[in-house]
Amino acid sequence: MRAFGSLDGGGAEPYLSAMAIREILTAPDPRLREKSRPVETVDDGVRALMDDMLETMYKAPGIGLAAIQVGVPLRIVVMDLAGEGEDKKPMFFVNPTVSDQSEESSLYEEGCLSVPEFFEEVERPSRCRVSFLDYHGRPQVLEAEGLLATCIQHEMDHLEGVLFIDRLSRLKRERILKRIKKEQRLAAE
Ligand code: GNR
Ligand code: NI
Repeated sequence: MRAFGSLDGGGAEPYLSAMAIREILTAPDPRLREKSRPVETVDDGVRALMDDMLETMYKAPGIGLAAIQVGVPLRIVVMDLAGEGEDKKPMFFVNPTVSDQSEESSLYEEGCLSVPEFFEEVERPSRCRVSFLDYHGRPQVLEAEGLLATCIQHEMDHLEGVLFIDRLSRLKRERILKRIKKEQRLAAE
């Protein structure tokens, strides 16, 4: 879905066909460990990347995606927390920063498209404030709680090269990585 486009039907075609589902990197790909750098200008190139990220996330399916998960080390996150059957509610975060994290924390069972098929409880601050640029490059501030707070903090970790498994015990993390590597060996045969 394009968030903007030509109004005449014929003219919209090339735009739609230009959208791309990108490959999602999976652990232990070293690119997932890179620290992403800030976006300088929210221009059409950045918006095209965000559109691709959104499509890639919907197809997966997932509720969030950081640019580094498609191999682009820029501080960009897309999210959509709408449930199945609900109207889509795409959110775009460029150069997000998190502040005022609550003392109170919550446990949430997290998954990650870059750590497919594993779900584990992670403890994070229950609430936080997120400052970012939106799809149009305009500054925004959001008070987040619940799943939104969990998801944005999970995505902020990606921008620093951190995966949710890094927040588990070493035993759990290594067990998951071992299973993923085994899965990848089998898939390569
Ligand atoms: O699709 C996703 N679900 C999810 C569930 C709980 C906490 C975080 C997430 S994000 C994840 C998609 C993803 O990997 N984003 O980086
Ligand atoms: Ni993730």
